Amino acid sequence: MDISGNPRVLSEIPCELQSRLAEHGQEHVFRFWDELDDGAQCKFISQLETINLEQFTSLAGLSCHERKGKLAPAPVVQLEQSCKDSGEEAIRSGALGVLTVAGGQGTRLGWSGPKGTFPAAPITGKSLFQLVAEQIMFSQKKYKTTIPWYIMTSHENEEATISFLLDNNCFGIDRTDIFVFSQGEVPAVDSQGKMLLSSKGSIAMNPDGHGGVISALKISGGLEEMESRGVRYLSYIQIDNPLVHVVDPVFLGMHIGEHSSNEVSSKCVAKLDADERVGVFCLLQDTLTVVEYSDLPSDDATKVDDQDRLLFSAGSIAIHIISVDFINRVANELPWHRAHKKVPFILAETGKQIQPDEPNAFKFERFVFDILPMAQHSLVVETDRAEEFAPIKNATGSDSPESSSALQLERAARWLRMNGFEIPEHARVEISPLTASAPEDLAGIDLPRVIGDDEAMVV
Ligand code: UD2
Repeated sequence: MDISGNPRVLSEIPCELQSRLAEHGQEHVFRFWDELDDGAQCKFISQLETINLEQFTSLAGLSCHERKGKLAPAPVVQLEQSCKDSGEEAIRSGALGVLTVAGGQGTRLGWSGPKGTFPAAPITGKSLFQLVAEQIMFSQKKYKTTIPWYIMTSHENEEATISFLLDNNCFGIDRTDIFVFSQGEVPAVDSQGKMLLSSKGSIAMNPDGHGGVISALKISGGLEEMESRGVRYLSYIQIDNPLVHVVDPVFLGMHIGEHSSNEVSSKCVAKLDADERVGVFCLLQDTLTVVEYSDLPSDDATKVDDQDRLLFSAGSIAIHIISVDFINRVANELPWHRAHKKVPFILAETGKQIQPDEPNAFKFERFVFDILPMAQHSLVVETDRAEEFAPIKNATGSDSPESSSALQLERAARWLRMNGFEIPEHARVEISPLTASAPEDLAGIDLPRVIGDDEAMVV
């Protein structure tokens, strides 16, 4: 729009932009300029103006992220119940916020829409977003406090995410306690480092990875919002794990520590086998780091100790407590990773849309666990997989809705049995996050002591 409210009319390419793109070897993007109508030209210019060309040029020349040095297993500690009191005190004082990365679409799942809208609970079909929201509601009530929820979306799913939350009345959370912000995007490039066109008037962009959350929090004003509320610690979770303990006072208490706070604390589980697709906590020249499964040399991945246990077994389940001060300090420093992927594009010669069968382009992403080497104090805490990890990633097989449902049902039955209820092997029980966040919350609950085999019950 111009100042009088009329749409901006273009026919010439703005000179300054054209020369900046030429300077960075990207003037080919205007190949189809004359075929675009006014509206499309304006949209294209607006998109180009958002691209940080200096950053992009350094990325386009980036080689594969290389790790130099010898790897050793990371030290791991066990959950320490005695830390619960200090964690609870911090929650009560309003120092905890929840940070969820939810930029992904459910593509691998065959779900069209934000992954958080996927129906994940085994009996009620509550969505992944609802399961997190209800855990927050439960803890707010239990600790008589407010726990703000920061949700990172992507450009692709932000609108749909906000509509979903509003249509569902934010599942009971006060909407002023939810802060939705979008992650950044970067252009994909071909093997010559040239940006690809996704249409005649747009660049093929991709989200900057879940590590984009660190800079997006700063750019969006999220960090200031946290500071104004007195939020000092963030419970970082991915949206795809319905068993995650969104608010965990023991873990938070361990993060805060007796004498000085850690900057990042992380949960791990023992890997199921050498091939499990989770990153591994390692020491790289004495510095804590996560090596993604695809980057762990197979020699290391399969190494065992004298009791035949995997040496590199501390699998990352992407659950962390991160101190807000620390995010402020490292906001722009995360490294980039490059991945060779299939990216649909417009052929410069003909303007035809091409759907490649083989990887044709490089995408650039940041990973949140790359904050670990920058932390002066950090902690890796082992937890029980059956309690906290049942991700939904694939349509079938492992990490699918089916495998996750089975694990959710098993945990619910276990929690009830721990409280003296008889749950037959084939009964299906789901515990609402509004009822309990841990087995002890079920003490004294009024339920039939026995339910029939094959029966389903929502508690
Ligand atoms: C991630 C970890 C893996 C292990 C596993 C546990 C990486 C690279 N791998 O694997 O080591 O810990 O999780 O479940 O982290 N997301 C965004 N924006 C993006 C990309 C992802 O918000 O640009 C979110 C996505 O919505 C999801 C989460 O990040 O909640 C995980 O992303 P993923 O599916 O790319 O990572 P995955 O499952 O391969």
